[in-house]
Amino acid sequence: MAIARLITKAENEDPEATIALRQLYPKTGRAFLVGITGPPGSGKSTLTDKLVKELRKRNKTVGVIAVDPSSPFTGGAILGDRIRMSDLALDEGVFIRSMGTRGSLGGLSQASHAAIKILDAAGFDYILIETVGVGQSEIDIVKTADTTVVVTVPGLGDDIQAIKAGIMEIGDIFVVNKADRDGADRVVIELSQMLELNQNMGEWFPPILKTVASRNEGIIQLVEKIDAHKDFLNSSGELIIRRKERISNEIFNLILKRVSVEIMRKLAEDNWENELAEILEKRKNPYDVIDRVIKELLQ
Ligand SMILES: Nc1nc2c(ncn2[C@@H]2O[C@H](COP(=O)(O)OP(=O)(O)O)[C@@H](O)[C@H]2O)c(=O)[nH]1
Ligand SMILES: [Mg+2]
Repeated sequence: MAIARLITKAENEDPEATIALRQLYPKTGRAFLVGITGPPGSGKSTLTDKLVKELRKRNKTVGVIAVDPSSPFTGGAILGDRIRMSDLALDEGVFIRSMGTRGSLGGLSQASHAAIKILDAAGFDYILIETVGVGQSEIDIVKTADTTVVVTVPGLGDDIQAIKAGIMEIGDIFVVNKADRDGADRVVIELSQMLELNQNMGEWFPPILKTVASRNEGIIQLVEKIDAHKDFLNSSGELIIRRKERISNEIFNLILKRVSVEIMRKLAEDNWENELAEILEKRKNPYDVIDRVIKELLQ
């Protein structure tokens, strides 16, 4: 209840959430963050549900954040997630939260970051973050994970090109779900060809797994690969590098947001409406105004 309430406060940008996060921050960093991304309908929620169950068998506690801003429009995907995961609802070692019904995308990613920290501080061993891998904002959210699982399915056709462009680089593990359908092996081959072309490959070569999430097939192997990647991140020092980059980005974005709010406030207080009129009448130009505003701010 406390976790749920605090996440809601973070979603509503309630100042109490910031006060709590300040206190919780020293307790974060123990959870392992797994991002699960891929096109709508590829089986991410089903896979997440099965992953949670497998991790629970291993006595690990799990927090789940399902970020799907498209859900309110596609009609009921969030509800679907809730129903599918409802048998986990009574388990004390599991916390599931869907996000994406309110706020702008910027606000959503900020609230998701807060929710991740809250679950981390609450002591969950693993935090699974399910996002639709389409928009930049969702990619930003999933980038905050320690391990990113990119889910695809047979029969997407040209969509595999979209995956290549957008989220190929961020995948640490690739899953071809719905392997009960025709064409799964071809997708595996295509993915491995794309991965071989990737020049920026480090010491970790992303494995490609076939799963049938709806029948719980391939889930143990997936958990094993996640743990193998976790071990790799720890032993190579990559975990610290990733987390440093993540917190750096997060701080930068929060500063930008705060500063832009301050700028809007300042402009509103200043003679802004008159100044805009003068710009429209060509008595002033935008560039001088920009220079002046920045100069004033930096003072
Ligand atoms: N045939 C088949 N269907 C699956 C599999 N995994 C999930 N599904 C179904 O695909 C649909 C979409 O799954 P869902 O987990 O909601 O996808 P999400 O939008 O990526 O979260 C549901 O009807 C699932 O039951 C699978 O491995 N094989
Ligand atoms: Mg889903």
